[in-house]
Amino acid sequence: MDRTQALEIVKSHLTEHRYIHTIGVMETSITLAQKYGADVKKAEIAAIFHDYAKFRPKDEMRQIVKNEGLPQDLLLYGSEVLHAPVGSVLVKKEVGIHDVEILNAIYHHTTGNSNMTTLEKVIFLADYIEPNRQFPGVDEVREAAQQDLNKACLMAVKNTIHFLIKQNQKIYPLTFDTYHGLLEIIK
Ligand code: DGI
Ligand code: FE
Ligand code: FE
Ligand code: FE
Repeated sequence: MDRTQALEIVKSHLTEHRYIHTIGVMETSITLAQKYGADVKKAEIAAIFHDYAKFRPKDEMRQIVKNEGLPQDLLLYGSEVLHAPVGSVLVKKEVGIHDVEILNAIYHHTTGNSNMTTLEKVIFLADYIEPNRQFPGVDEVREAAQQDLNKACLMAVKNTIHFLIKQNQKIYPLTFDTYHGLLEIIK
């Protein structure tokens, strides 16, 4: 599938704002993939489809968790966590993408995991730092991303954990796994 086709498909599933974000993630992912040696074409496709499920009704997402063999602890979480694993299922079923590396990058783009591939790190980080994102601390992560992929991902997941705790939100275990996995690499 080429970029034009992929963008056309995803556009109908997203708001204008989320589509612009997706273009930003795509461009940033390509740059990071070139810099850190991930498959650039896979990064492009994973980025284009990473938020494919973002606007599915929550009930539909929960149904997919129940019916598609996803971890049932996801049912304790909201759309912010669900849209990533559910997105990987739907991109496979509805778009026909079967590449496991791409599907895993979509699956883990929100939380990460304990032993991320370079492609997973690229999508996770690009989602966080793409140029349309504006929140406290993002510029420091952008700078780190030019030096060290693992350090930048660690900064991102630490910021997310701080943010979630301040908001009294539950933290999905994979988010902690990401933090611990990156600490092990960096120490
Ligand atoms: O879909 P995007 O907004 O582009 O970005 P994303 O998929 O990284 O989702 C970010 C949101 O997900 C942000 O509000 C923080 C939230 N999030 C990330 N990890 C966790 C989480 N929310 C909960 N409750 N638990 C987590 O572990
Ligand atoms: Fe997302
Ligand atoms: Fe993210
Ligand atoms: Fe996103």
